[in-house]
Amino acid sequence: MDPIDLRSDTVTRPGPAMRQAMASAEVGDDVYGEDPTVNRLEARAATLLGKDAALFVPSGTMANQIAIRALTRPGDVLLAAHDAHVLRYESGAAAALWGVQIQTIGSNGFFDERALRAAIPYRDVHLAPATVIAIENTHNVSGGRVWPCDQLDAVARAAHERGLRVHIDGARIFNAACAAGTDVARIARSADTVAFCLSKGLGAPVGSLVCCDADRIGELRRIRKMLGGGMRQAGILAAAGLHALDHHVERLQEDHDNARTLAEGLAACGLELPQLPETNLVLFDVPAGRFANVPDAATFARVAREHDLLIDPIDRRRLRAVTHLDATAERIADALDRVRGFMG
Ligand code: TLP
Repeated sequence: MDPIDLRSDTVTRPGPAMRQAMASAEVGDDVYGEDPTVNRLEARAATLLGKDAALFVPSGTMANQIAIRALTRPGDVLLAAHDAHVLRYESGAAAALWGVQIQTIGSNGFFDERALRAAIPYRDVHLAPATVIAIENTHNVSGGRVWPCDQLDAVARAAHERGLRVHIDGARIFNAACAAGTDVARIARSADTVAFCLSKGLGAPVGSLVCCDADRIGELRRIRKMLGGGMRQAGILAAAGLHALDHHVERLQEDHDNARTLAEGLAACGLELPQLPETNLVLFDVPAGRFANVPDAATFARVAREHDLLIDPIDRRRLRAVTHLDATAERIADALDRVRGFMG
């Protein structure tokens, strides 16, 4: 059977047109700022996000960490949701690299301005100062949920009033914009820095951008170099990113529609959905004691793999399936047939 990989939207492979764009990219040495394709991508990203400048980096993790370094000093507190990517899935980078402590806030990825005000430590010599908040949009662990723009703006305003900076981890910000019926600049409007990934729903093989104001970009560039993220003829990768922005943004609604179909199909098989998907991430739970052959999430993943269907568990009962460019409506229908086959 042909494998169907729904572990993440990071698994997409560049198709022939994207590879053609990469092969014919004009390149130069980007550490000297001389790669014309990287320069074009950075200018394009800055315009799209409504910021002055952007920096091309290898990964979303590096994008977030560069922003965190630029917005903090060692000993500072960063406020983020308890299951934020910057806290749970970046190998402890903020603490290990920058001496930044993360204090959690809100529940299920979201918080409002009241919770933010309450979480900011008062100024006292004993207390570490909170200097930045990170907002993840869409929020991964909650199942790709979207921050309402007004809530995001209100939280950012409250942060700025208290002298905190705002970073948006917008790894999937184009999915957020598509679901909210708005553009990414609207979402990014109140952020000091915003990171987004080309290598997820947009289908590029590598790359993320950090966007910011003109006075910050030099510092971001220096931190990228410090991390070893200065690449040379990176235009080959940037060309894939430009191709993705040209051809893979408009189609994101398809991924969201496929996620909805997948969620409904899984529910019809007796799996439990904490909510219907808003974007391209589908969370579902294996109910306790219902299926003798599939008692928990790990077993579901193992049995699915035996049927060439790849879906990762995220805890004992819960799994996450992700729709993407290479998971067409037909492949999602096929995935559901496979689940029906082994769930009986
Ligand atoms: N998320 C990956 C895994 O790391 C969990 C995935 O499969 O979803 N911010 C957010 C919100 C992310 O979801 C991710 C990747 C990143 C940052 C980091 O991007 P990369 O993988 O490019 O470092």
